[in-house]
Amino acid sequence: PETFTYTFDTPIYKGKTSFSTGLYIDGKWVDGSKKTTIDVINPTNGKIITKISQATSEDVDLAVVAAQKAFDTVWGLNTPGTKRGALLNKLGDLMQEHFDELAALEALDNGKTFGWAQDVDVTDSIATIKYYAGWADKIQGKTIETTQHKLTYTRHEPIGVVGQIIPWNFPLMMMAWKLGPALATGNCIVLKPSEFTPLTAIRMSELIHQAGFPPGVVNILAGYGGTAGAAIAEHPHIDKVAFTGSTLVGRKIMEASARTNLKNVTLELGGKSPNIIFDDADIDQAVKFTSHGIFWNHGQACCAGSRIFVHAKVYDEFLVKFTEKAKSLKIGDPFGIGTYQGPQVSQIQFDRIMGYIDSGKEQGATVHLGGERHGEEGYFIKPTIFTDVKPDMKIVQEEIFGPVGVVIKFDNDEDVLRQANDTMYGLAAAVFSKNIDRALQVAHKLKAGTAWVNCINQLHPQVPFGGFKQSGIGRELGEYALENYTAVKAVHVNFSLNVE
Ligand code: TXE
Repeated sequence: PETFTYTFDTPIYKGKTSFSTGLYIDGKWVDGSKKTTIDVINPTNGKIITKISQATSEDVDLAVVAAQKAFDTVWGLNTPGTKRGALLNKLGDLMQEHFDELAALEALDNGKTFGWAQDVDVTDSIATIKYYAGWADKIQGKTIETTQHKLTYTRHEPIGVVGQIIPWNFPLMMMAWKLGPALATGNCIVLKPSEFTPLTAIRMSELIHQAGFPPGVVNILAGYGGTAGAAIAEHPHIDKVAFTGSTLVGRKIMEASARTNLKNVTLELGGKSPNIIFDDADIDQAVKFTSHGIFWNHGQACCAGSRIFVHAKVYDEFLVKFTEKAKSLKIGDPFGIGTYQGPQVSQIQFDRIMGYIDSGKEQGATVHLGGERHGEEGYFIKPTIFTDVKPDMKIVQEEIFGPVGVVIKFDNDEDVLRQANDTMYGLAAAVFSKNIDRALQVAHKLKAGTAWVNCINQLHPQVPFGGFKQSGIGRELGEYALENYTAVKAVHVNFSLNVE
């Protein structure tokens, strides 16, 4: 495979990166079996950064064979947890050594700012890998009392070969969330990054290799969803698939599992998260987090607080301050000084978001701020605020996945709760109120996997994250994620002739 070399010469980062653009299968970098490639596009200008190898279903087959062999010989039950933990810790150390390089690659490929990539993506990814390193030697079953003639216990065994399909909004972080618990528990992996943002995953294949994971334990194959992704979802020898992406594709993954080998499926899908600001909220605090909730990562966050409900008594004050805040966010080059918002990830996403903005206008909502592209080239969209919206408008019901929030006035606690829960999604929700009784009562009644009180977008490796309703199945992060990657075996040992 070709080597990709790139020199960053920006006001805030100078450095060089160089790595193979191949597929990482069985500890080697190889071309795709059809020798085809994927163009990696720079979202700030639409130009090609590099070409990388493209995996097809034949490559997925090769990776599954390598993973199965590794599982049966050098990984799985053959490697003690302490060794797995040490390797994960080593990987975390190597990521720390290449901290700025990984952040710069993420910013180049995805369009997020270098600063955010440092502070969130790379920092959280390292923390997650190290957190699961700590779990690797603490995977334990139970001894269960049955009768005095028997010893009965459970073992939490690794599942085997797991497929992991990840999206483009937090490429490195989604990879860390998937690799950490799967490796800590002893599984082998076939991972497909998004075709839009494969660079950090490919660079990580080198760090994984350098850390000393045996060949075949982790295989990384960039490829398109409809081919390589579908091949993972349908593979008869993949025992589990973990997916983060759209609800539409999540359904396809479940269908593929049902049609083939009933592989275990966990899904982390979309959201249309409510953010409720009561009249007794600290308005400055609410404005700060509301802005972060919808505009951070250019709105490309599954938990984005995109439906902003504001109590009538504070609506005017909130809207003035929120608008000022949104206007102050600097849009531009991800490597520019003080940039808050870079481009959307791709032309497709840019077009989707502009389509939603048009539909909001057509259905009679008011564009209070933004509503148009920024600049002449690249996929930049101005922070956008809609007011005068109706519950059945597309911009109120559907995930836009861009810097577009709808602000809705309310004056009744019961009714706002009903509206907040009036969605097929249930990923996250936020409540702002200085009355702790009111805030917690509402937080407990919100149908969402995460409820934030007087904050937004708080994520920690130790704390589970995942969706109610059509936002997903299963939980990532924390101790909970270990369950996704272990199969519980009950062992009954008999001491007597008199088995009941
Ligand atoms: O996602 P896809 P897209 C939402 C968000 C966004 C919309 C579309 O609303 O606007 O989805 O984004 C792989 N079998 N989210 O189309 O296609 C694909 O290659 C197996 C929310 O880019 O779901 C990529 O690796 N895999 C979200 C991954 O699925 C398939 C993050 C996600 O891409 C496949 C991203 C198939 N048939 C988008 N088709 C979140 N939850 O954070 C595609 N893929």
